[in-house]
Amino acid sequence: MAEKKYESKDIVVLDGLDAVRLRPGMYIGTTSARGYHHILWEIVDNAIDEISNGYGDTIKITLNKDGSATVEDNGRGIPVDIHPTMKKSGVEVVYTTLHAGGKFNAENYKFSGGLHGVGASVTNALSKWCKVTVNKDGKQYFIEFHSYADEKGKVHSGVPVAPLKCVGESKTTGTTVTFLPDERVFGKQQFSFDTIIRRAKELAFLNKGLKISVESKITGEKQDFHYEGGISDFVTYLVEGKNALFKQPLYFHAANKIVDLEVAFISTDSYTENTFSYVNNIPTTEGGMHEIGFKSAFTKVFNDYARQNNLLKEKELSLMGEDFREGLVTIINVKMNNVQFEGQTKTKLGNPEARVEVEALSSQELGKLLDDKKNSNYAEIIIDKAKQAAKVRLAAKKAKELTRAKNNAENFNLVGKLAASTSRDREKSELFIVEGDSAGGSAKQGRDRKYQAILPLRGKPLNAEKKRIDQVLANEEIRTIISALDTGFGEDFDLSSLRYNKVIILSDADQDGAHIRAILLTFFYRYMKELITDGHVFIGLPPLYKVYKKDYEKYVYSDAELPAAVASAGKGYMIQRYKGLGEMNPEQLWETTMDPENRTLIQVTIEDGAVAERMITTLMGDDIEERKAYIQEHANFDREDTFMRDYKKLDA
Ligand code: 0RA
Repeated sequence: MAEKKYESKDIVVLDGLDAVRLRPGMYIGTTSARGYHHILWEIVDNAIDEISNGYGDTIKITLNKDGSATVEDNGRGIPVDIHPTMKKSGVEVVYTTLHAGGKFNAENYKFSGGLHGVGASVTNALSKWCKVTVNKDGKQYFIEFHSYADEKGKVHSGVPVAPLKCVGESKTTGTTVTFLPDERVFGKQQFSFDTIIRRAKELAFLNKGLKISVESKITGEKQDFHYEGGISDFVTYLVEGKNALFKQPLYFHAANKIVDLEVAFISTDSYTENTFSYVNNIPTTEGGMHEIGFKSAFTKVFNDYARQNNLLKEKELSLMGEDFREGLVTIINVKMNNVQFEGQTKTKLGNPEARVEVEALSSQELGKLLDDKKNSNYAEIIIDKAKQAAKVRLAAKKAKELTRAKNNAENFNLVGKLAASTSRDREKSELFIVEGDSAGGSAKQGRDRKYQAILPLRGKPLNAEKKRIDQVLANEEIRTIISALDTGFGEDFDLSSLRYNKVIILSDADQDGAHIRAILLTFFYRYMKELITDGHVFIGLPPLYKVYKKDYEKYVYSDAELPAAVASAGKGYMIQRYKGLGEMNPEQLWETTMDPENRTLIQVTIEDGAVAERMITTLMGDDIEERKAYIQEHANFDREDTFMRDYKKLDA
């Protein structure tokens, strides 16, 4: 048999954009709803870069009836002249060359951010078509790209239909991009107005003065965001529903060659600390060097102030960072180049220089704020609160030691409540936290004993939002959970000793059930955050109805699915509505809700700490009126609910 010759012509050369289409995941992570919106944010990022460098102030996002999206800015307009080496217009280069993005070079942009930094060409590559209009130098220019399949069925991505051409005159400047995400990449999907306004609002807070509007031509909804106070307004928004201890957030802005830094913070009477940091408009949920730098400066500046003003006596120990940050709500907004992200979810800033520079700028600026006479009572409030916190910290330490001793003594008791699983295989092990003794009983009987442990909860656990740590620990339900998980909590939390890979909350599909779920998630969020960020927390989804007749039985998990189930049952069916888990017998509970083969779990994620934080404050905080309004607006008891930012639906 003749050897087949392998020649140069046989080497597959992938055009840049075709490579994107072949492996979209490599460029945008996923082609799910998240990726679908990602290609919109790439375009918005470019517009924000232009504006944050001082050109223009307005971005309009429009969701069009045909499913496409338009992003319009009033910046300088993308360059239209012919690129000297590429021999194409600047616009064409930007939309057809990977990584050319809107970033250009350092002379044009001081700090170019970008959520993801893969550039507008990726959006073009993954769109069915993409149209760009540039207004500049008194003229209007237009270019269109499309993705099409040739005779052989090969798809060519983001190809210009014709070169950029001048189509008329214009008195304005700016760039308008309209694109339709390609169904061949994403399947049938739509833009979500809610997702987009959530992020648009955050971007408006982070970019002071930016006017950003979002309009849906499909539903007619429209929202505008514009905050002259920027991150100070963000802090004010976050503490609505909490009791702030001063009238307005303290704020500073400073920059050097390496970082541009702004910080806003306010003290509240709550017991928890909330720091939200961003780098180039990206939430750094896991923190990193910039946060560490700011926190060191904060602790040092306030300790020094306390000593100098005799608020801390010579013989008193210095206060700790956590003492100063109790009840503090802080936004740290950093812009810098060459960012390196690390951590589990790549949301932790790794650049060591960020720590040094942020600490230096923060020390200097916090010093100035405290020297300002009109802020002197703020310093006293913070220091006073920190001294209180230090006292509680010492008391809590004692309480913890007591709890440990008590837990050992009580372990006998707990074993009685917790139906442990027999396997030691952590990967496969699951803990069900079940609302109520009767459902707990069914779950114990129906479960897979090898891998599934059951912890029934009597009554409501304590709302961790409203209590100090020593009070939280006094609650038996909470102690039981802590000892079942075996991870410790708070500062001592250690994920590596977690006994169960999945922690599944099973509560009724009613208001009480939602409340219990909220309380448990609040506790995890406050004291075991990694349990959530590392993806171990799930909500179990029990059925709402059973549609049945002789020889037919179907469980229905949402109101939306009910008509279809009824239709397929045909004449003579009956509907049973499940009001609570307790109404199911052990076999039914297993079959519908616990069996890994059949069940649906919703994974709890916190994509954006600031939003989750505000939801928790609202739902679990003191302001009852606001809470009611919030629940009416958001809590949708038709399942895909409810209160943390994003439940990712999983078929587990
Ligand atoms: C680099 C240089 C110039 C404009 C832009 C980038 C630009 C890019 C994008 C992307 C979306 N909107 C944009 N607006 C502007 C201008 C160079 C000049 O004419 O001085």
